[in-house]
Amino acid sequence: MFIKVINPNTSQGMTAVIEQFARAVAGPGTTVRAVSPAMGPASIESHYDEALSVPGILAEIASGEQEGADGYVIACFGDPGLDAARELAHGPVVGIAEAAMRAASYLGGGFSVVTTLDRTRGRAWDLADRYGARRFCRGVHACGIPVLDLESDPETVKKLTTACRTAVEQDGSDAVVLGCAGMTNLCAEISAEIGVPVVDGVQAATLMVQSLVTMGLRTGARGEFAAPLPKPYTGLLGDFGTPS
Ligand code: 2AL
Repeated sequence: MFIKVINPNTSQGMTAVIEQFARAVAGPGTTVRAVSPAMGPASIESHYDEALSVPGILAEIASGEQEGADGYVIACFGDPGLDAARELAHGPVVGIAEAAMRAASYLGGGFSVVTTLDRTRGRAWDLADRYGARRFCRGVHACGIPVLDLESDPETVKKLTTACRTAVEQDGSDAVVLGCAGMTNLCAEISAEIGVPVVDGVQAATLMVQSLVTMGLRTGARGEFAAPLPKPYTGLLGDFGTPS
């Protein structure tokens, strides 16, 4: 089985870490490759960044179909382009917010999300609604670290651990969901430190794709998620259409 993990931002260092942690949980018969799109934002922490990350993601899905990918992970916590990716891919596509929120719902009565910047909290709430996880999501907190500083800020572990501990105490929650793919390498350490389960969406989504593929399950393509209708696209998006 071949799972293509798409880090929608163009930070290659983050993509390498994501690949390492996705591979660490994949089964022996599973090949995992993580990529960043050739075009897109360096990091995704606004609706603007998220919208402009989608063409690059869809280009990676299209090339993944040529490469024989059996399924895909969208490794950004806003789950950008998820529905569109499902229309293009023959196999399952899972977003890390979706996988992490669903996994956390198994772990107790409620979870807290800890994301990067305050401005990304709204999107996390929207996704909790969308995935039917609002009933479990007791709070969405920000650690105040921009995405690209997660790797370089020497205080990252300390700040993120403090934010996770505060979130659990304030919300009375049983688990924490990490709100950025760039936090995947810190999950085990934070969980050990605060003593509650901490869910990393990169690993949760990788295993969910592996499970769905193993069960022979894929996106239903009869209606809403059928392949997009052929039509021309113009300008910078010319390559995304079908010439008439
Ligand atoms: C993210 C993420 O997972 N990748 C990225 O570039 N931004 N999420 C976030 N909450 O900032």
